[in-house]
Amino acid sequence: MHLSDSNQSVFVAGHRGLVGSGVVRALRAAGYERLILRTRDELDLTDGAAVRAFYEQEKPDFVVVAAAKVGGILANDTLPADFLHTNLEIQSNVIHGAFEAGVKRLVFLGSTCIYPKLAPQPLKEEYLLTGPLEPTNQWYAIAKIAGVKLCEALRRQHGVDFVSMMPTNMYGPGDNFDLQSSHVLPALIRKFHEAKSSGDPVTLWGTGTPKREFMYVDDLAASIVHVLQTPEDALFEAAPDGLINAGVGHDLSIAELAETIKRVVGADNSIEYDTDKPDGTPRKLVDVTRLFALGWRPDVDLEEGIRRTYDWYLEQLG
Ligand code: GFB
Repeated sequence: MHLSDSNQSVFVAGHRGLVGSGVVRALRAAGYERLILRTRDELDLTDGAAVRAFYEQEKPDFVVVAAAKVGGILANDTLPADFLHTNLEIQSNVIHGAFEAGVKRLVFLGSTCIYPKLAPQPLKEEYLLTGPLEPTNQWYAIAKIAGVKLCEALRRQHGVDFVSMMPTNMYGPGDNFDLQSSHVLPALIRKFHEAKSSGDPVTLWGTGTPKREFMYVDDLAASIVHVLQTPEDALFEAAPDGLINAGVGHDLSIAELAETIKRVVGADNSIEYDTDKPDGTPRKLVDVTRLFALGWRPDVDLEEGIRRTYDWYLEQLG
């Protein structure tokens, strides 16, 4: 069943994170006020008994699983057990609990890193599990694949309306700017901003040649709400296996991204490459045919999105 009535309730798991906070903004903007939100202190999603008790009490109509342990290439590569274990725990509690509670539709957020490292581009949903994963994020990817498959298994065995969306690399206000654990886009905003005053060269990780697709958080959030609102027939006609990529349809190299960020930040520094750091997967542009077939289109182009994210970063600095 799809989200249609503002009296229906939606549990956004992970509502304080980058994506979850965007989903809350998008739901409120669309007139949905019955949002069920829990901070980590109020509900530990790795605690199965607590999650079950929460579902028994709240009985949400819809669920968005935006809660996850996430990070950039280095965090993924250096904390493999945390990325695998924490994500398996969170998603099995939240997804299975939703099934037991009779949730009408659940949207689980996977990631494009679940596709094989060398899959043809653009990545179609059907390429899942057709080849080896990128080693730096295989732990996170395995957890996310398990979540996608749990939704598929529940749908197959019990006929529930649980689907998965695979967002490409996303960014926006509220992002993590810690240089060790962040993704590339916020890291480069910070590096260029700090280099503006020092005049030092900016050091990028890897070779600058990998290509990435970037989606502004409010665009991703709008696409998630769009999927929640899509009637069942249309949803499963576009995505018979319940998998839907979320992206903007084009990508650029890390070197090109750096030039764009440098321009937005107004920096003039030279760029160096630390090739001891990993490049990760060479490219992961998603095929957005399914999402676009549902009538959704992105709204915020990369330069505008970077500008908004930089403005937010400056506000945080005070
Ligand atoms: O965004 P990022 O950390 O994640 O890195 P992935 C993307 C590319 O940017 C890599 C390069 O080729 C990095 O080497 N890069 C250059 C930098 N300079 C920097 C920098 O200062 N910081 C960072 N972080 N990267 C993650 C996965 O992969 O993406 C996750 O590990 C998840 O599982 C997430 O899928 C969306 O795109 O390589």
